[in-house]
Amino acid sequence: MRLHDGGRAPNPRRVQIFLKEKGIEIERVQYDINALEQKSEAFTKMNPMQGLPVLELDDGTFLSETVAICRYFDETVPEHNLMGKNPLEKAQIEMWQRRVELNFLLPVAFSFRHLHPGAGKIEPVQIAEWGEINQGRAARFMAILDRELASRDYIAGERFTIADITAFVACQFMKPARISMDEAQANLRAWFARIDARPSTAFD
Ligand SMILES: N[C@@H](CCC(=O)N[C@@H](CS)C(=O)NCC(=O)O)C(=O)O
Repeated sequence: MRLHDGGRAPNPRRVQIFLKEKGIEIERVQYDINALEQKSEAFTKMNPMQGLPVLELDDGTFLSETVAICRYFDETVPEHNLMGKNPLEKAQIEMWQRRVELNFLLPVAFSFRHLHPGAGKIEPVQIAEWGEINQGRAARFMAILDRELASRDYIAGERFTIADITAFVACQFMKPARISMDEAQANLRAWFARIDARPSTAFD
């Protein structure tokens, strides 16, 4: 089994943190996204969507989509569960994971891709207005998260889950996307510091 990995890019980072939390070490093959290695014919055979990460299983099966890869590991290695242990908890974690991904990580990614000059290679048609709209969407979601985190330490409940990983990676990706966290969002800031202190979130 090996992970086709993409360095510090957000989705590869999500799987890297997930694996560290679960104590799983696997072979990794690095790709240079800026050199467009994910667009090659060989890569496209593994993932027609031309995105990283991709998990290659020993029987030659390729799994892409970050959450699908995480699901595979959470089901095959039950220790250090990050996606829920019973139907209700699984649904609650998925609810928050999807909220964070759709309303926070994606807007941060669109802001970066449409506003940062360095993103021109992967986003050849950059539309600044769309980037600015997404900066606003990310800011609105952070206000919601700040209110939610007034009553609990983690996004999906009382323990660390995949929803925290997705939100943490989105926060770290805000700098190149030219988005900042509001000084007044004390709950969100305390949550960020809590996740930042976990060994799994340190860069390799
Ligand atoms: N929905 C996919 C997104 C994968 C994706 O877009 N990955 C980015 C890196 S964060 C990528 O490979 N981008 C290359 C490109 O846009 O050409 C997932 O959840 O894994």
